[in-house]
Amino acid sequence: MRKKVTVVGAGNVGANVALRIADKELADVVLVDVVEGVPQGKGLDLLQSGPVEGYDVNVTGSNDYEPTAGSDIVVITAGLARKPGMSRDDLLHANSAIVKSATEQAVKYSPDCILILVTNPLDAMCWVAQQVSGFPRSRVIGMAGVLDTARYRTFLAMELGVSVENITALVLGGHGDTMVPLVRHTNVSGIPVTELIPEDRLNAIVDRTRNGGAEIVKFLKTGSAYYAPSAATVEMVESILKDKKKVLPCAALLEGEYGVNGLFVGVPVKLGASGIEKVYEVQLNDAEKAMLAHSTAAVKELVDVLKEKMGA
Ligand code: TXD
Repeated sequence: MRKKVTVVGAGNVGANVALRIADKELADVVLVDVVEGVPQGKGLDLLQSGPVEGYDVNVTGSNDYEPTAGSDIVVITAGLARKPGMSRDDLLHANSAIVKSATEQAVKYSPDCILILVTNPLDAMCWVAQQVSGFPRSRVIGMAGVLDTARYRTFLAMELGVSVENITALVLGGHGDTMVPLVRHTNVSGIPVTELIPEDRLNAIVDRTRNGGAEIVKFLKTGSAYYAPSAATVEMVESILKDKKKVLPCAALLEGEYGVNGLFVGVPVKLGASGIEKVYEVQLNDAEKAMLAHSTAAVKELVDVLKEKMGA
């Protein structure tokens, strides 16, 4: 039987996640959105690409969750973008309400699914989904690190004029400008990148990576990136559905690793059929530890705002 993936939010990221899953013939896809007609229309349009592209998966759209029943994976991209006059906390509350209701509905119909969160603020939304679902940490995973690392690898490959495939790198921490690209753990086919790129250029690349999302928003003006984010999400989906056991940087619920308990932070994990099958604890030096602590504090700040609201 074919695998089944639900994508909640049929916007820019969601529709492209559906497209990439279909293109790779990974699973049947159900798109869910609150806007009437949009998931149905995009679903049918994607289905009709099948004869040309040569895929036989089914793609459908819906405004409710019944057709999502029995999904192996539910990807949540539903959310609002920040509008003028909206504070960061306003967005936090608006998107946490959306993620809460999406998670409740999705797990009602797919109690054994693996949840992949995409909605921002990412690490806080993972926390909401985990609280609402009560799932073990193996089944609630946030997408951010694969994207951040892809941006970092792109810039390094551009700098060196080499294949992006030869760059191996790791970005830790929360998704945002406090992320921690680990220069010491970055290499080009085994050659430490610090031997190939001078420190000032490396620092500039790390900075550009930290602002990678904002750089694209500045160009697009009316939205944020979606091609690379959807590619990153589908790399995670594929590793799970094919039980590839790729080691990828993802937001995971830490249970003592890196000295953190009860927060989602980007760390390297093994992704296989059961979801997160292992969390890797990388040895960090003092400077890296300080950057990660700073990043974790930023995630904690948002989660504390949510906890306060829930307690009120
Ligand atoms: O690295 C990452 N994690 C990210 C995160 C990379 C890129 C985008 N990132 C975040 O994903 C972004 O900040 C947003 O929070 C989400 C979705 O981004 P996208 O670019 O796809 O936004 P769109 O195009 O506005 O799509 C959002 C859709 C839109 O169709 C809404 O109608 C729908 O979400 N929506 C809902 N769907 C279902 N259920 C509810 N309640 C709902 N509310 C809105």
